[in-house]
Amino acid sequence: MTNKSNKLLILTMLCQPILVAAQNTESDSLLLQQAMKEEKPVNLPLFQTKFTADPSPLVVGDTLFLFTSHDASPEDIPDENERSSAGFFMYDWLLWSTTDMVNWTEHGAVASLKDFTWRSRENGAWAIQTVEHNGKYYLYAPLHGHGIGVLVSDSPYGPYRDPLGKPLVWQREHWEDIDPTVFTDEDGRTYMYWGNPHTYWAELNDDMISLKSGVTTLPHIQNYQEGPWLYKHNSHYYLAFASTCCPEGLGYAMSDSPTGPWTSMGYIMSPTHRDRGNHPGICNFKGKTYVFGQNYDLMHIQSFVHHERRSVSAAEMKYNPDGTIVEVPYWLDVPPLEQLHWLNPYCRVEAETMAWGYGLKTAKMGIENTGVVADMPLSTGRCNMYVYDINEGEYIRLRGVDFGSGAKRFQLAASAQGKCLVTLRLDRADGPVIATLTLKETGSLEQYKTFTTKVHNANGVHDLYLCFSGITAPARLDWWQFNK
Ligand code: FUB
Repeated sequence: MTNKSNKLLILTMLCQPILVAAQNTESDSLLLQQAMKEEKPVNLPLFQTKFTADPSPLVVGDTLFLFTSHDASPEDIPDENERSSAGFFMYDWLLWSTTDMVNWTEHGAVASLKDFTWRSRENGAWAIQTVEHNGKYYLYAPLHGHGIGVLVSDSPYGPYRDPLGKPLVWQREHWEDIDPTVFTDEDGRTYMYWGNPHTYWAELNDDMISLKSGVTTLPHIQNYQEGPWLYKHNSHYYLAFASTCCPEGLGYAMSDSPTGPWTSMGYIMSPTHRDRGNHPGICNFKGKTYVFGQNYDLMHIQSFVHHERRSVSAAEMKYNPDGTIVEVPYWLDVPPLEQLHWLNPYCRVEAETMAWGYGLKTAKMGIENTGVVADMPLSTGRCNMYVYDINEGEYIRLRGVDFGSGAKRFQLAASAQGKCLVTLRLDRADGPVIATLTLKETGSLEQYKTFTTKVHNANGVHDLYLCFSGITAPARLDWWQFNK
C-alpha cells in the first residue's frame, strides 16, 4: 500500500467511531421523537422526573423496589459555574417501586451523603445496592474517594442510619472502592464485591456491617470495568458488570463458587456508541427475570451533548438451558415491558405513580430541599410526595388501568394558586375525553383540596392520561382516585 492510501486507511479507522456515533445520534433522535409523539411504542427510560443511574433492584413481597443514584439536574447543582459541566454531580440516592413493572411510584431521596458524618466531599453519591437480611435493610454506598459505607433501616423506605460512623472498607491508596454489590448465599455466607478497574471481594459477618475476611483482588476478568452485580441462578454464580469503558456494555462472568474463579461469558448487552455508560442490576420478579441498566436516552430527547445526566431502563432477560444469558438488544430496541397486572383506579393512586411524566417534577411534602446535600434532612423514611412544575401540554400517563364495568366519578387532591384544567383521556394524549376538571385557587400551595368530577365512557382496560392545560399559576398534585 502506498503511504497515501495508508494515511487514508488510518484516517478512516480513526473517524469510524465518530461516524457511527453520528449515525446513532440521528436514528435515536428520530426514534425518541417518534416515541414522544406516540407514533411508535418504544422502551423508554423508566423515570422522567429525575435523572437516574446505577439501578439496584430489591424484591420485597409483591413489590419491586428500585434504588438508584441521582444525577443532579443543572438547576440543582449548587455551584452555578458548574451547571453546564459534563461531570458527575451526585448527592443522594432515590427509591422507586412497582408491582406491575410499568407504573412506578416515586419515593424520592431515601438517603444522602449527609447521612455519613465522616464524608469529606459534598459530591460522590455513586452506585449503591440495598439488600434485606433478617428483616433489616442494608444500603451499601460508595462515597467516591472515601471508601464504602453502610446504612441500616427497618424498612426499604428508610429512615436509614449509619451504624459505624466510618467506612466499612476504604483502601486509602486509591479511589477504586466504588460500586458495592452484596449477596448472601444459601449457606448464609455473605459476600461483597466492588471496584473499578480491579474487582475486589470480601466476606461480611452476619451483622452485615463488618468484614469477616481480608480484601481479595481478583485476577482480571475479561471485559470487566466496574459496577459488579453478584447473584445466583440455579446452581450457577453470576457476576454481571459494566464492561470496559467506553462505551460500556453489560458483561458477565460465571463461576461454580461465589468467590470464583470467574469465566467471562461475553455480554448481556453489547457495548454501543448509543450509550457511553452502563451498570447492571438483575432480579427475578413474578416469574420473570429483569435486567436494569442505564443510558442517556432521557437526555437525548433534548440533547446529544454529553453530560452525566443518565436514565435507568429495564428489559426482560432470559437464560439458555446451559445457564448462559441470552443477549439483550439495546434498551430502545426491545419492546416496552409487558404489564404484569392491571392498575386498580378505585383506590388511592399517588400522583407520583406514572408510566410516563416527561417535564414534571416531584418533591417530598414538607421538605423544601433542592436535592443538594446542604439543604437535605437526614434520611426521612416514607414521606408523601407531590407532583409540581406542571406546564401546558404536559401529562401523566398510566398504563393498563382497569375501569371494569365503568367509573362514575373522579377525585383529585391538589393545591393551586390559580387555574389548571385537567382533562382525562383514554389510550393516547389526544384520545377520547372521559372527564374534565378545573383546579382553582386553594389558598396556598401547601393547602390541598379534593376536586371531583363526573366520568363518562370509562369501561374496561385502557391507558389513562391526565393532561394539563389552561394553567394560570403553579399547582401541585397529591393523589387521585375513581369511584364506581
Ligand atoms: O454513577 C457513578 C458511577 O458511574 C458508578 O459508580 C459507576 O458504576 C458508573 O455508573
